[in-house]
Amino acid sequence: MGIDVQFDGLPGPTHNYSGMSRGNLASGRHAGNASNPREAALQGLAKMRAIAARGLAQAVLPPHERPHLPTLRALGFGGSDAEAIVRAAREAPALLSACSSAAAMWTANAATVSASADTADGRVHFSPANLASLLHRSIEAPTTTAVLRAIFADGRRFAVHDPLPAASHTGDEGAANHTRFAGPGGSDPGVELFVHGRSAFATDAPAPRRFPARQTREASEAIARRHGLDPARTLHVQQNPDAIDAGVFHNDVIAVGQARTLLVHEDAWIDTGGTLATLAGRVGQAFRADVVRRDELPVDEAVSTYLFNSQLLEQPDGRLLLVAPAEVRENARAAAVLDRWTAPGGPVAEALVLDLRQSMRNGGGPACLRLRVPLTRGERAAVGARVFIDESLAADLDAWIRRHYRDRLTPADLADPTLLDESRRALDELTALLALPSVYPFQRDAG
Ligand code: SUG
Repeated sequence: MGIDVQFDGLPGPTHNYSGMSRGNLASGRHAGNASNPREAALQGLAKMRAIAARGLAQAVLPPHERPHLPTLRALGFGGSDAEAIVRAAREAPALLSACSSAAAMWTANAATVSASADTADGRVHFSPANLASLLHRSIEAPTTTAVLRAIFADGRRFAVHDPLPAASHTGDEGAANHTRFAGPGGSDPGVELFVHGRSAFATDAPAPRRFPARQTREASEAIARRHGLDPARTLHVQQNPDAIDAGVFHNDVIAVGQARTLLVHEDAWIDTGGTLATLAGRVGQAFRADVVRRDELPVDEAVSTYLFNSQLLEQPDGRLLLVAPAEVRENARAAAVLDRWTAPGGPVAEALVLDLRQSMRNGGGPACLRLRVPLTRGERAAVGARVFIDESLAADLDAWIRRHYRDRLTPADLADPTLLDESRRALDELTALLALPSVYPFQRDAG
């Protein structure tokens, strides 16, 4: 029997609202507001605790080093670390914001993961996402790769690839555009669904007009190829360009699937009906799709509530749990869909509604905050780092957050060089706490 481990990203000490993600409506709406990094991290930790308390496998991925001095230096800001920050704040505050983002918390964009049951060489394959479409996110790839290689270090069981080339042709946003359908425990081969926003070379294919399509078909195909997936069990589907223009910048804003169940909006893909028929054929008889119609919930309300960005989790007894953001309860139509899903005979057994507002204001809901890693018991046992959440680790993280995080940060505060020292001190302590080797540039430079 296997297990799906939820690897949540912990929001970092520089969590702020800089409005950097065009096409992500929440990010634009909250630009310039003051954030509360401590509350963001505590909300994230509360989610991890709630899921672990239900007997589900929950783990944590650490925040990244921010502001990211190697990028500031590459952009021409020299001198001491403090001088580089002060000069960037004066001359190019948007670049300082990009180098200060805590966006690595949204680990659904950290990588695409294929279970060992699906790959040609029988290893778990990881492709860290290049996140090439946005500067502030593209910075994540090297540290994500280092962290994944540190945690999944056993080369006989795990393959952590390099990110795909960071060009617009191969823009890759990771697991937010990937869903695996598999039987109980995930030990049997699954069906892997890849969703892209555009094709880099098929220029006559439909494309959004207003907002960027971040994931390319070429990137998704390259990942399937290098993970050694069986083409007969792999599907590539294009997002509906109108949905992207309505704020669906990743597929996980409009669909969520787990085990053999899919919750999806009728406007999610170019051909939602045809895709469902193909999935039914490939996943088999147990496949169950619940399609929400636009007259039940219009796409813009799916986006503003993040109903589909809920986490769908298979509990130890096989019943499905939906972890939804509190915003769903504040919209009558979204709440009605949730009630329908959890009613007797509905696709979901139970809902857990959580306050994740700090992350939500940047367009990151429950599903954005986690990377699913399907592992066998043996693979799980091969992870040496102290990343699995139990009461003792949760208590340590709680105390660590309260010790190091500020409770208020505005984009203007990013000009303060002491934030760098605070952040590095915190992360240095965290790597020790999680039994990780040095994964940050500042640790390596110092060593
Ligand atoms: O890439 N927001 C992230 C949110 C990512 C959500 N992830 C998933 N859907 N899986 C993004 O748009 C906002 C940062 C800012 O504006 O300060 C940001 O990067």
